[in-house]
Amino acid sequence: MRFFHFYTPEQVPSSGIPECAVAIDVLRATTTIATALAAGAEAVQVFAHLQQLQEASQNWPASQRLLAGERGGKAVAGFDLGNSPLDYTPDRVRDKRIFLSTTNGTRSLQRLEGIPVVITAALVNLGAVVDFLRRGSFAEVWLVGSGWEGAFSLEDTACAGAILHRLGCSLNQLGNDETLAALALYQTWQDDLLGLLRRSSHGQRLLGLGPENDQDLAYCADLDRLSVVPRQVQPGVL
Ligand code: 3SL
Repeated sequence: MRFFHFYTPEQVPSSGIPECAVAIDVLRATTTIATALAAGAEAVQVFAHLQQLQEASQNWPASQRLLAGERGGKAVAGFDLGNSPLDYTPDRVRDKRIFLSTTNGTRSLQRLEGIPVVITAALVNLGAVVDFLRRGSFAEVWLVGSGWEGAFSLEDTACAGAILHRLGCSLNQLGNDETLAALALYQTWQDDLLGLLRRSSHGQRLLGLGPENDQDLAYCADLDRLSVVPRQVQPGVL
């Protein structure tokens, strides 16, 4: 297996697509998606735009859907849920389809449509993702960070590095400079992932919105808490 890491969806090449891509948005979309599915949601359907989300959700029975959205780190007014994984409890989401739009994470998933196998990774489901990749033994895998509005984000690259570290990748499996950088970043911070999330610019943004968001950071840093591997089963549906 050979790995390429892209810091943001914008860096993802439009040709030479691999067999498998992994979308990463540790803070917080892919943590939330894993949490929702582990809590029994029927599926999570992602949208880049709120209007598309509202239109598509109308085709789903009202009693079986939840609208979930985040912009600028805050919940979208009038929606049932924001993007805090702590809100996705079994009593709220079991058997429901979650229609989700976030600033960056859902955009990143849309960028990967057309790749045969698309899964999502976060620190909370790291081990499950690593097992999935090991079993799949794909020739080439892209690890795609979500970043923030086109810019690098520390936590997504650290998660990419954690995947490479756990897989025990050798240098010849690291296909671009970004994979080496990701591995080095993870190895530097592996004993203090919560510290990394708190220092990251998006961690700072979330803490600036309210100190209670530190609970979200602690949850998002909690390695291997979940055993679910969210996998795209139709375009935009996990
Ligand atoms: O950008 C995103 O997709 C979100 O995950 C951002 S937030 O953590 O919900 O603010």
